[in-house]
Amino acid sequence: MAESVLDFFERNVFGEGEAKAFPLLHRIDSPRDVKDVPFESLPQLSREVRDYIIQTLSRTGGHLGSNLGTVELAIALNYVFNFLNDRVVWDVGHQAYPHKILTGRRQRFDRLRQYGGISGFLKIDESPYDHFGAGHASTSISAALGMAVARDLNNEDHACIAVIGDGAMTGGMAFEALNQLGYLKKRMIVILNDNDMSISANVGAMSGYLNQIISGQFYTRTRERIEKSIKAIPGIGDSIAKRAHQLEHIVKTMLVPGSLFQELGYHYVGPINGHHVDQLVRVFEQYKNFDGPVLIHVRTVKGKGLPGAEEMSETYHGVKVGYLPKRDCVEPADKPKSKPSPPSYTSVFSKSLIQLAQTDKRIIGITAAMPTGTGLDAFGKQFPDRYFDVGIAEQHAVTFAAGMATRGLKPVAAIYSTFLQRAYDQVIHDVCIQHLDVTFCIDRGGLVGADGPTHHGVFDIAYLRLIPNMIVMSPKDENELRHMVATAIAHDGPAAVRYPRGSGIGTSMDEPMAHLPIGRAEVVRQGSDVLLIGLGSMVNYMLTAAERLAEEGVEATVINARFVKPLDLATIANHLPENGAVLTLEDGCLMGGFGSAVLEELHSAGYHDVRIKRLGIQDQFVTHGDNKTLHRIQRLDADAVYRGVQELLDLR
Ligand SMILES: Cc1ncc(C[n+]2csc(CCOP(=O)(O)OP(=O)(O)O)c2C)c(N)n1
Repeated sequence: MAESVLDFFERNVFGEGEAKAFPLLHRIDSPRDVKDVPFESLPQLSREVRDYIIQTLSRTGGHLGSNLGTVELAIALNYVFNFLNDRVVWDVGHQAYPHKILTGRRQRFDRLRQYGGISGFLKIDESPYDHFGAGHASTSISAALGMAVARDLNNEDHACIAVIGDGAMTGGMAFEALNQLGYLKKRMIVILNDNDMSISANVGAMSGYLNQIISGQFYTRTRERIEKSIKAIPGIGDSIAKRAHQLEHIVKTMLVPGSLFQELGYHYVGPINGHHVDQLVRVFEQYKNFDGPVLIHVRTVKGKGLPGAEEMSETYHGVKVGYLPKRDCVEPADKPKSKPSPPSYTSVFSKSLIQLAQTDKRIIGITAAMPTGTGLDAFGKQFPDRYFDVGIAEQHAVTFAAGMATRGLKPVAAIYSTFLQRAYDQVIHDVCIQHLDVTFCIDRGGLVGADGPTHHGVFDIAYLRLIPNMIVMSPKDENELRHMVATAIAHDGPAAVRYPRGSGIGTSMDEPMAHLPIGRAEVVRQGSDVLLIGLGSMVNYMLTAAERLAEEGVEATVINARFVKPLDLATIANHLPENGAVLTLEDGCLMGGFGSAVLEELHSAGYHDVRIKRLGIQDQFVTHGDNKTLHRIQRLDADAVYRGVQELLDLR
């Protein structure tokens, strides 16, 4: 009988079998060991690293496709450079698993993204080989350039390298940094890891340009265009064109691949095959000490080496535990027989928007490189002319939406909470000051689990509620999300709907979608001993806690705030218990957040006798791990509410 995946791993990957299954890799405990691998054995090491990732991720989940594409790159970099001295910045850091495995973290790799285990991204405090942490895209060239400038000012001597994907290259910051590096002409290497994919297919003119370089079309097309123009010159065009072979030489030198980068001041190298480790090593050796900016254009394949993953790279960008497909020796993990889960907030948002857009042609869907993550892909299929994927360009997405709003359209920018941080000035300066009708559908509000601090959406409530003209709301369940999407779009001005990652609670859906009264809360339970005010899905924890408290004779009123701004002070004030005990709960930062809003507004209105306990995210960056554990640690669950009330009422 074939053994299970987990048994297979225990035996072959993490147990005694490791030495046999990974004869080169199991000896690598630091980059020094990489340098000891014979040059001709580097392809074998690449196979082992790739296999190690494929098998480990079946237990941990994580960014699979991107990491299968960077195996040779990480090996060649660690083979040629000395990263105790040289500096490397991996953009986003989601593709740096091979780098982690080679830099002393192989033994801990099976705890990837788990609570207490290693991070799925690079972290400056996790290893001396992680020179710059990230999680958001397009920062690598700026950071590496900062390091290069520091090196020169400090009279040091080392390489500075940025590894950036073609997806991350669509971000404005990447261009800002390229611009400055081309001007400063610092000794620095930019490695463009070009796999023609972001999470979804890459978009934009730069992506088209890179493709032309790779296929040689840039040169051919431009030559054809020049030839056509010459022929069109009246009288002499044909005879000049006949002598075109002389011209061809001139044109060719002008149009070598990468001429755009050359014009910007870079020495362009490539495109080179990023899966030929020997070739990468030779190129890195050659340009290691090059005195000026070099752009090495490396062509890689997302999902390289895993059947199915290369063809379906979007599906395999990130995988869940147990993804591993059937193999000869490995049976797929037994799938737990679970009840079908309720629809995700993302899919409910997606369907609601499509429904609304069917009758309102002014509605436009905008995503910043996250069509599947935000659910806007379905909208794009239905309304291709009213759908825009702008690339990893949140700032542009917001101002682009603002421009549309000035002309009577109703743009909906669907952006994860954490990524909207990028566009904060645009939200204030381009949308809110001008009171423009842009709707923000903010997915992944709250803690997001395994991706950790760079991805938790915990600042949005605080950073949005202080902006004049902005309306901020959060639904207690997926049904209310539908009404809020409709309400925000109907509202003539800036409005944000913020909802969490994952499934709803399985509630029934009202039809049609209603327009909620702006700034009105909902009282979901009546009691006289304590007032619980929750925001968004946190209200459900409050209801559970209220049931438990009732069993002990404590009756709670529970208010679903719905709106952070405008806050329904009247409803809150009307339900204050005589003892003044109020508890708020939010899955966002406490400082300046929802509880603060309640506290401030009650105080300003003269309610100075209330005793408020606020539960939410403390003044710290929350680590990665499963959301249940993180919620428990941050005191964001029913148990925390129950205990909070006991503390508040001195019942303990
Ligand atoms: C500011 C920001 N927006 C969105 C994302 C989500 N995201 C993570 S990886 C990725 C695609 C990156 O593509 P690329 O740089 O080409 O790397 P690849 O995964 O293809 O190797 C996106 C959009 C992000 N990390 N940061």
